[in-house]
Amino acid sequence: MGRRGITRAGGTGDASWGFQPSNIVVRRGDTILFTNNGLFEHTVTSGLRGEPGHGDLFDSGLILPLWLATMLGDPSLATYTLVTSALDPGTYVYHCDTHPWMTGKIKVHPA
Ligand SMILES: [Cu+2]
Repeated sequence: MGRRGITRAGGTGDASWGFQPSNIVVRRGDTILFTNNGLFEHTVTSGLRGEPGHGDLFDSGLILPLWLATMLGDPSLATYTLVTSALDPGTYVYHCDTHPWMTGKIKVHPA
């Protein structure tokens, strides 16, 4: 509990954009902090785009890039905190809703 994975959304060229690390292993109940270190807005959305039910388990909405959030005086606008306590043990894929080639996986172990 309380273990924290840091994932960055973003990159410098659109083909290289992605979540780093793209695979995360947590225990159920852990908190994952996503920070958008890229240039543009991104989301963290469960499932894959076009898949039925995508976004149902979690969906950050647009996360501002850190440079912009900082300029606006609220760096927390560049982060998304996912609490995994509602996720059953298993593997979950997620993507960015505006750049669906950005994908990642979260593996949840029992608490
Ligand atoms: Cu994106």
